[in-house]
Amino acid sequence: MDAPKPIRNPEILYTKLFINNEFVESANKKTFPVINPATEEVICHISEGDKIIKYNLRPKALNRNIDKAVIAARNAFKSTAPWRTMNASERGLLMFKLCQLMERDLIYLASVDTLDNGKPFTESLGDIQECIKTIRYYAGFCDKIHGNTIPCDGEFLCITKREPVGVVGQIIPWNYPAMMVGWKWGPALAAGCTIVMKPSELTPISALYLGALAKEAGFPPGVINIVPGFGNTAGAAISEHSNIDKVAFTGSTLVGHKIMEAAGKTNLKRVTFELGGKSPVVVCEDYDLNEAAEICYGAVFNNHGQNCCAGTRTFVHESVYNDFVKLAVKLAQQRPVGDPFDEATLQGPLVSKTQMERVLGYIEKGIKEGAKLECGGKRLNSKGFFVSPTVFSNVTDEMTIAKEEIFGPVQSILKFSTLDEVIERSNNTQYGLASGIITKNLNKAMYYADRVEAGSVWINSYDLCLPQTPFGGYKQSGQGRELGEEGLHEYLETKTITMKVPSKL
Ligand code: TXE
Repeated sequence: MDAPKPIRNPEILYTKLFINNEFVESANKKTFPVINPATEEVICHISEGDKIIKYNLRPKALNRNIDKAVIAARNAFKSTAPWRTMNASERGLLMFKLCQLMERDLIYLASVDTLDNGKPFTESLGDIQECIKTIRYYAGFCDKIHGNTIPCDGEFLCITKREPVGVVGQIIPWNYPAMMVGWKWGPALAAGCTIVMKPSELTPISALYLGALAKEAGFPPGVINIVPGFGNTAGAAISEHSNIDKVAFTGSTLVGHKIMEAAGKTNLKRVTFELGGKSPVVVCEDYDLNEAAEICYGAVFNNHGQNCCAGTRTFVHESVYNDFVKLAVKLAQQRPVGDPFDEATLQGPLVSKTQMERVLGYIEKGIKEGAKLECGGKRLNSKGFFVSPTVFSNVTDEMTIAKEEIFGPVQSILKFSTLDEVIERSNNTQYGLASGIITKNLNKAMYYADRVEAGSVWINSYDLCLPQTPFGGYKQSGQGRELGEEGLHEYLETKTITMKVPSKL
């Protein structure tokens, strides 16, 4: 079968805030432009959920847009509201219906993700399919969320119920625009929560379209609300809001700190975070080197390196180091960079000028601090935010490129001698999201897996995030888990009901 063809100029149908199943203007009528990172042209203008200062009424900053969305979500969460009184299995049916509609509009959704994010269309297709799979996985859970009957002391019967946390704020980044919606909506809807989502200001288009599909699927008004806007205004308003019960955030560790602080200063809302990483991939000398180089290449360059799990510290055993570097350079040099709508392209532009400049800045630092630039390292084209696939060898642990998250197509190759040494060096970071080891020796693989401080360990593979398996970070890479049954539990409270009984058996 021929590969599906993208829509190069998809019509942008929804540009306003989605509140109570309606598209509405922002309270202050402000909009912001969304840029195509491949051409630097404006795609459309999106209504901005901004913070409004009303000096004469109250000296405090109000956020009418977020407030409006929170009120809608709160009303939809009332115990008498349709969302709360419908059968759990019906919630699941609505989610299945949403998935069907996403399948119907797969090409459109993938096209808009490519348009504002710059990722190759084939990758966007994969993202939408992942999003569908995740929502389907959670749809099946709706009527299987069980509590327990507990044999407690005394003449009592004790049962537990799992209840939705309530109104959840969900703040997502730009690197997987639609897929992040699936990761966030799936467990929240299955649990029975209502949602106020803020997509990234760089990539809000697919999320708004998904709002329209949710309405078409039949979700009651207020269950899903989407307020695009900037982080320090709309995002901050969500994290500070006292009528939001939980915030789920994916983004930088820096912003994770701010959200935690805002939650602490306001209503102690629950928080779950999926933050940055500096993930190690260890190549042992016993493995086929070509295959190992391919795995490491995918680990770092997929999604242009704009991936929280990116395997950005490639640790290679000293006995095969030089040969490995040659293979890595060859792969990077062959990587087709260009128009993300072109079928042959594996790497499009980075998402924004800021991101491109950040990545080029790291490359400069790498050179200055003494790493050997083997290939790439430059901006490509004068239009669009393209950066050539870059490989550094002779990288050492104290260099900035080995310590900080670059979030771009930059591979740093480091040398190691023993497994215990590489375990210590793998763990010598504030992050702990992902890791990998490539070896034929299962004992070695498990020795490493048991000792590495990371939420995911991939053996002879990399970056398999599946709807069924929990995902999240140790240390400053996160808080809580997404995906799998654990991801669902993050949206549930446990209620203990204890009843006096006349006698107990
Ligand atoms: O992230 P931000 P940026 C990392 C990566 C990247 C760096 C900066 O290293 O180079 O972060 O990217 C919202 N209160 N990751 O600046 O700012 C923002 O509007 C509440 C890792 O784009 O964290 C957007 O919706 N929200 C990562 C979201 O947070 C705020 C994915 C992410 O933006 C806010 C993206 C605030 N004060 C970047 N400030 C991953 N873990 O996958 C911003 N936001």
